[in-house]
Amino acid sequence: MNIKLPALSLLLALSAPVFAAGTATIKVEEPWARESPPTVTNGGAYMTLVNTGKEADRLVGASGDVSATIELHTHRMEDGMMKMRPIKAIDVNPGEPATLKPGGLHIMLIGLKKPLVAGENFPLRLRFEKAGEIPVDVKVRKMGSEEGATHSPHQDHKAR
Ligand SMILES: [Cu+2]
Repeated sequence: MNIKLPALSLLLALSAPVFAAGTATIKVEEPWARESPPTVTNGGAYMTLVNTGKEADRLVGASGDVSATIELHTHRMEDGMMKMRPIKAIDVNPGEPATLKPGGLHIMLIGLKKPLVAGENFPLRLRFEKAGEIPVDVKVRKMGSEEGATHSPHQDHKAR
């Protein structure tokens, strides 16, 4: 007992600031994914990331049980074709919301463990460089309910 108590309070002292400091400065708006046909084993998760703090932050990864692998992707024009490419991080600067959407930045779900069904939700944990881990509930939407056919010629990042 005498030994355990100080050890426990030290642990709490170490872990508490991590939770207190981070989560308030990043707001995750409308996380969603498109329903997946049974034969499709990959999916994408989309959302808007808003930095309500004063410091720049970055989304550096995501994890969850929905698929075997989860990566951050962007679309780039290469040889006249739009191709998906893994990226290390997505910048989320104050006053510059990062929009993840079809045809642009997205969280790639590779090797879905089961089809994504419209109306259902699944949890994802987003990992930010400064804000730490933020859990989100991703809503699965019907195919075509979103601007799925929109082809955006814009670059992913605005010039600063
Ligand atoms: Cu992708």
